[in-house]
Amino acid sequence: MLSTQTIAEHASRNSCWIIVHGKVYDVTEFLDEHPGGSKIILKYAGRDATEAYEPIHPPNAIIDHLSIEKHLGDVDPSTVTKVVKVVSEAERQRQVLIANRPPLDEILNLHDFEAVAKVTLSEKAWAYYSSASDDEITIRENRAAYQRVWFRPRILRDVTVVDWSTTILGQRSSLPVYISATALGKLGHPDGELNLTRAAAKHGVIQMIPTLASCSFDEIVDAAQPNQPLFLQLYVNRERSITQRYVQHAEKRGVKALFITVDAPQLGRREKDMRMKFVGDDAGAKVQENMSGVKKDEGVARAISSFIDPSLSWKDIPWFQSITKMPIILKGVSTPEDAILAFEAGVQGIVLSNHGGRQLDTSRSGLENLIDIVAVLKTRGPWPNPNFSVFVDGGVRRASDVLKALALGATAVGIGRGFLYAFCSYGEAGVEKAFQILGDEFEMNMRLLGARNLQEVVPDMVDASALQAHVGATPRDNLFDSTYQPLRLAEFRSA
Ligand code: PPY
Repeated sequence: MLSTQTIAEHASRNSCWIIVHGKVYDVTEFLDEHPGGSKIILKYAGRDATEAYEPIHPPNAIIDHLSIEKHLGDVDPSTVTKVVKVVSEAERQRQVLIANRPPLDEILNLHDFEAVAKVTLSEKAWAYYSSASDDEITIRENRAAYQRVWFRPRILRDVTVVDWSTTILGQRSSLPVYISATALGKLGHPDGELNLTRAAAKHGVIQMIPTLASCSFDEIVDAAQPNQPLFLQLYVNRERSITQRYVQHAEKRGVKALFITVDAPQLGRREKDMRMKFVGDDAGAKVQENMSGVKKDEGVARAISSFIDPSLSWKDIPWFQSITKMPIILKGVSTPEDAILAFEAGVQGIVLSNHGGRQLDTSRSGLENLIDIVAVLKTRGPWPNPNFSVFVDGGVRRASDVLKALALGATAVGIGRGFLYAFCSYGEAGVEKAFQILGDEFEMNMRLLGARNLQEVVPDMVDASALQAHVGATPRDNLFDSTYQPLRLAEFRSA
């Protein structure tokens, strides 16, 4: 066992030990390989890094990454002095706000969760989750696009019984909606992604597990009920053997579909997130500014993205098909050209997504792209095509949004942030409430639309003539506007 005094002697770039979950690790040689850069590790050199480590890494990441001789053993608990943590004023206020958050039964829609999350999340978490790239135009367009589509409801159809359940990639789902992948769930809630898994089990909704979840893949699968369908979102590693092991492990554990992210060869610049580098806890970044490995312009996301392979190409698709029998879906398609390439490559579907506005800013919305893409897919076979699914995500907050996408040809729709914000302030119960709200909205909207089931939600029920016009009035989105946070001015350092 190692005493904290001995560990504290290894607090430099030449010899750097850290404590995570009561175990001591020698990370000296790992410093420059750390996807998040060396600076953040050096900040905790010679001491306990668990608190900073936890939200960003699955529990076993350090164990898996460091060779066994770098695992130095346990900390001698008799040498650990209990430090009384000094809680900052901002954190204290935040705790008060969390304790006084509106009761769940006052939450009426998914925007409400977002408004509560905005004030109860740490600045860093809000910045990471809510940020989008550059001028954040696409993230706004994702909402605005839905408001350029108008309903053409049918009447007198006996809508006593309405059913909005469906099948997604062969799996039953109580909603025509799946939980899209969002990373780093523990930044927002101590149980992270498990909130989604548990709520999804109770409501028959499908969760897409993110590669960059805070909980490990196995923790999530272990938390699921037997036969609970799960999908997996994949960032492809530069080291393909790692990806192969991950995908094959997922298949063995019963994951039902593989969503390969194809719109992030490099991470977009999310400036709200990048600015977090300089505030709060990490203002400790003032330490040793010229240290190598310090990339000053990165936020949480960019810092951990270096493992993603930018060389990924169409040539890799047959390789994926050779290593798994899971259906493969390309997540992040925007054009008919690529939709056709995907179709011809023999994958089982595509997600029309701009990554929640976090990648190429001023990209069009998935909803708008749906029109051209469905038109071209119709020329290539039966429609809807049982062997080729077309999903849409981005900006979906209402069942009415989902119904518009389905009317225009989507198989189902992904919601990421909407469910993420639900668990940030209310845990698993928040996610359950979000499902229930959507269910209520489906019931009402389908009755008002004159559709008794999702097959009856047809193109004639929407007027999308304004969707592809980028000029013209869009109704003001007050709910969204009140949670949107304009980019802040760069902060001046104190003299
Ligand atoms: C995102 O933040 O948009 C992600 O998809 C997750 C992520 C997080 C960190 C690095 C790369 C991707």
